[in-house]
Amino acid sequence: MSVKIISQPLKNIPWENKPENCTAPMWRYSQNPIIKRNPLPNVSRIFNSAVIPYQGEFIGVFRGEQKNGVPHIYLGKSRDALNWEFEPERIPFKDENGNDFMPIYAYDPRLVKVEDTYYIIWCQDMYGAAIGMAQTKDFKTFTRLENPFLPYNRNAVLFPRKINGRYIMLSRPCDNGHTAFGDIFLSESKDLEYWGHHRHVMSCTSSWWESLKIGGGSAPIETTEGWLLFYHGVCNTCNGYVYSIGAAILDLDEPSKVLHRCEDYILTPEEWYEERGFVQNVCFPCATLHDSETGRIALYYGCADSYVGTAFTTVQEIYDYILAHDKISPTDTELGKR
Ligand code: BMA
Repeated sequence: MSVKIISQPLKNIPWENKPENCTAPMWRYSQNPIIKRNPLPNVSRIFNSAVIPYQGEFIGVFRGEQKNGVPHIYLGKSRDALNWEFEPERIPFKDENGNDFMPIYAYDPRLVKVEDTYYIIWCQDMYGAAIGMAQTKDFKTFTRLENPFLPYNRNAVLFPRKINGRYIMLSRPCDNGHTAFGDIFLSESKDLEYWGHHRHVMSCTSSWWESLKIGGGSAPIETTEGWLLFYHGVCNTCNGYVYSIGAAILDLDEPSKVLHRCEDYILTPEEWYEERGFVQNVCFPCATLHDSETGRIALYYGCADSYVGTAFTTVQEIYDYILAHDKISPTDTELGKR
């Protein structure tokens, strides 16, 4: 089956061809990690970050771990989406009246454009870990919106367009610690303020790499065969959690229904910058760039809570791989309403 990305073309997407000896469906950028340690005077590590095309170049929101250990979100700009320059100060979030309204901490930002507005979604404190959200049109003023969900929830991903007139957000309810459980759920909103119509999307499975918990990754990519979702899957070992990247295809009109789900991981910690760092063995997807003309996809993922990496695939290659390793359960395919 031939599959196509439904979105604007992106002629300047970063790209490297698949190495000849590579048998995996996704291959790492040869110059990874693209963001190294101590990227700013007061930031020791940037990881788990999201990028998007903007005015012919690229812009991104980056999780910067300050030297006091508190994470905040920093703005970055790039011509080629591989070499990044960062604003030295964290993003100055305001409330709707223009007053300063900074979260106590903020991490794992996602960046999604819906219609003419860019939305940043992240994890922050609301008397416990919860989801924070802001909007911008110009990347100069950033207005916080009401927090969409109650605590505890630290992993939310907005769809890049409304479905049946409603904004759609994936999230993963959790606890206030390192959360040894977790499924992906979906919520709808007409106005980005009141969220409801909650549906279960998918659970962890008996596949070892995603047996403990799963969580949304990059914003879903619209394709002719459904929404392509890269997500993270976690297993527990005697040396701690291991974060890998999985892939699934969700129904275009009812995305709480999983059409196809890859039993095998797409990417798992193997390189030094994924296996070794502040937290070992973490590949944490947060964004993609994609080109509808060539089908090329560049995935951005946090590496070992220390770096940002990029990996490449095409929509056809990943779709074929998902179908060749397709394993779905009734809790995947059902609407998820109980
Ligand atoms: C999760 C999140 C991520 C982090 C991962 C591994 O709970 O906090 O930000 O990358 O743990 O430490």
